[in-house]
Amino acid sequence: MTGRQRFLGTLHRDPAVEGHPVWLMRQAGRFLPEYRELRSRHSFMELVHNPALCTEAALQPLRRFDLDATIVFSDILVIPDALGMGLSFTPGDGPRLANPLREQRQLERPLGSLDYVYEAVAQLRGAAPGHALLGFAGAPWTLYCYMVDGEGGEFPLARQSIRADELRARAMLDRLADLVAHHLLAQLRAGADAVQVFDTWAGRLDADTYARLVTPGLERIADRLAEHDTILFLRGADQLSRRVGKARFTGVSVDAGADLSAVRRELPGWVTQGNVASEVMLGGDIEGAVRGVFEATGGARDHVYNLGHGVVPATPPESVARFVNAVRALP
Ligand code: 1CP
Repeated sequence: MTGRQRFLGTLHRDPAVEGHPVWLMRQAGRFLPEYRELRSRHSFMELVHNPALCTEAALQPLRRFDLDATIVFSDILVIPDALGMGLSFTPGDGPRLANPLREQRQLERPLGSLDYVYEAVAQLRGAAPGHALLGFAGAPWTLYCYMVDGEGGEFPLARQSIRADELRARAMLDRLADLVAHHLLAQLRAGADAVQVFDTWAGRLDADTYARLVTPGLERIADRLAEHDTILFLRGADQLSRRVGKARFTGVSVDAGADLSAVRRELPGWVTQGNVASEVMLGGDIEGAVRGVFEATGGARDHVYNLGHGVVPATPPESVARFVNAVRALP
């Protein structure tokens, strides 16, 4: 059975699946010496705009580890960039948008081409035929955070503006939902098997505000993609899972702070993913953490093993090998 069959079979609850699927968010990136070598020759944006280099970055972890899935090498901020917000990455300082979101009409501009992402998906499809291929996008709220504040952090402007004028915020989040759905559908057409929507900053809003202003956009995305496999990464899922229950995603990916068995009770019918703390990979009990997820799910066959957030740059590659081996050793 290929990794692709194991991963997709799990999303579909196919009883013929052997073992448990495993991949890691940010499995391509700075924890790998070969990625750092690539980055010594190219800026991050050069990589993202070059499909051959994207393919190389995505293949690097597949050469080292027995992973079941691969995710296209790109970034959630390609959508603001295509809207003319002027994305740059300053070394050590993270992303920055030169023209942050101030007026709704900035979201009505014709979108610049994202064909370089779709070409990267198509190339990776050809290069990794045995792996499940994930496309992705930022969720409307997480995109709104970066777009309004223009950089990462506590997002004070985004949080203030969503409360100052709820109608206007809803309209902008709905428009972002349409752009996200469009970008995800194009990745699926280019060869992605499934897509993941990253709501990394979901936990920055209280649950009521989230349910009132953000969940409708998520429902809109899930409806547009109803025929496809979709995973919602919800950071802060412990308080939020019951607020997204009506959005018809295939699965939910939860952070390490979430009570996995509670989330599974609150979202019946959803496949789950994640929940292992990224910090465990820095010298912690990796095998015990994997075993803990197995026990929290009651050994369920509808869970995808992953971290609660991305692999951090200080992770020794050997830890990823141990994580994957621990999943392979599960009954
Ligand atoms: O310096 C470098 O080499 C760039 C580091 C880097 C990488 C490897 C960035 C900048 N983005 C990426 C690739 C990336 N980003 C992927 C594909 C690689 C993989 O997963 O294997 C994905 C899925 C993302 C998604 C992404 N970008 C998210 C959502 C997931 C998450 O980690 O929470 C977010 C919030 C971003 C924004 C972003 N891009 C890069 C950084 C450092 C950040 C976070 C900035 C911040 O903390 O606010």
